[in-house]
Amino acid sequence: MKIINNKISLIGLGKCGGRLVENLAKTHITPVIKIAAVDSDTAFLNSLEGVKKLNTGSQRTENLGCGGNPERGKKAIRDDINLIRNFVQDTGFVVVVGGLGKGFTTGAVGEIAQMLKTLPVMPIFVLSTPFDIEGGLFREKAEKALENLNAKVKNVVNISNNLMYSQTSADTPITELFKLADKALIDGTRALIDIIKHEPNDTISLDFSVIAANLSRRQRECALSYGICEGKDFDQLAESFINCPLSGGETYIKSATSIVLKLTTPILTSSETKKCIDALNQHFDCENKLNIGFHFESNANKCSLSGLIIKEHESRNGSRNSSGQLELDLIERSRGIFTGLPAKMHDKEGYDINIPTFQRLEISLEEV
Ligand SMILES: Nc1nc2c(ncn2[C@@H]2O[C@H](COP(=O)(O)OP(=O)(O)OP(=O)(O)O)[C@@H](O)[C@H]2O)c(=O)[nH]1
Ligand SMILES: [Mg+2]
Repeated sequence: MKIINNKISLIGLGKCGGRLVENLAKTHITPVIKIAAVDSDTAFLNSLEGVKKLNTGSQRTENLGCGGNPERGKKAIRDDINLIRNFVQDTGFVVVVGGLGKGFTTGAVGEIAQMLKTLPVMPIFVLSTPFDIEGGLFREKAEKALENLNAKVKNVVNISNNLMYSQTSADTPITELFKLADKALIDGTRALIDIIKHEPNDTISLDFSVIAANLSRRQRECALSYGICEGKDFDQLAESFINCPLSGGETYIKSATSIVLKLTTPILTSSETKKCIDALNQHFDCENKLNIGFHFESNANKCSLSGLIIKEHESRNGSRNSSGQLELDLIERSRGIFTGLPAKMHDKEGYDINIPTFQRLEISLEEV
C-alpha cells in the first residue's frame, strides 16, 4: 500500500502519552499537522490543552481510566477505533507515543496497530516500559504488550525507563526519574519527527523512500538518539549523540545495519561539511550505512543531530546441527537491567569488568 504523503499525525495514549503530546504541541513542531490525546479517562483529557481529545470507551469505563487493566483498554479502544481512523486521514505517517505498564495504553496499542495496518500510512510507535520500581506486574504487562505489538508491526521504538538510572545517583527522588523519562520520550519523539519531516529549505533532504524502507524492514530493532553541540564541535556532537540514553550506546551504534541521520547546523563550508561527516564516520563506524540529510539554519549557533539507528537480525529460524538439533543464532545482549549499555563493559584499562578480577588476573586461591 502506498503512503499518501509525508505529513505526520501524532497520537498520545493514556496519561503518559497525553502529557507528552501536550508538551510537544506547545513547541509547535512542524510539520506535525494533527495532534491528539486518546484515553478513556475524560477528566484527564479535559485537563489537557492545545490538543484534540479523543475520548474512547465511555460505555465501558464510565469515563474513568482503565485502572491498570489492559483488557479494559483493549475493549475501550475497540468501541471507538473509528475516531482514530478518521483522525489520521490525509496523513502519511502516524507517530503513536505512550507508556506501557498500566491499562489503557497497554491494551489499546495492539488494536490501534492492527487498524493502522489497513490504512495507507506508516505507523511508528515510541513506547516506554516501566521502571523496575513500579513493580513486576507492570513490567510483565508491558513486555507482553510489546511482544504482541512487535508481532504485528516492525516500527516500534522502545524506551526502557530503567535507562534513567544510569544518569542518576541512588538518592534521586522518583519524581526526578519520571522527569528524565519525560525528557527521553520527548527527545525520542522529536528525533523521529526531525528525521521524517521534510522542510522546504532542506539542503540535502533525506529521501523519503529510504526512511520508509528502513522503517519497514523485517527482523530488526531500532533506537533513536539526539545529540547537540555548541558551535561546530563535531566530535562533541557525535559524543553527545552516543551518550544520549536512548542511543543504545557506542557498541550498538557501531554494529547498526543502517543509520538515518538528520543534521541541523549553521551554514557550513564544504571543508566543514567533510570534517563533520568524517567525525560521524569515525565515531559511529558507519561509512557504508549512513543516510544523512542536512538542514542549514543561517543564524544557528549550535548543531544538532537526530538519528534512527537500525539493526537487522540474522534469521531467527536457526539451523539444525548434525544430530538434527535446532541451534539458534546467538544475539549479543546487554547484561543487567540497563539494556542500553554495551554488552561488554570495560574499565579504563580495557579489562572486561564482567569477569571477576581474580579470574581475569588468573590468581589462584593457593597463591593468596
Ligand atoms: N515519563 C513518564 N512516564 C509516565 C508518566 N505517567 C505514567 N508514566 C509511565 O507510563 C506507564 C503507564 O501509565 P499511564 O499512562 O498513567 O497509564 P494509562 O495508559 O493511562 O492506563 P490506565 O490509567 O490504567 O487506564 C506507567 O507505568 C509509567 O511507567 C509520566 O508523567 N511521565
Ligand atoms: Mg490513565
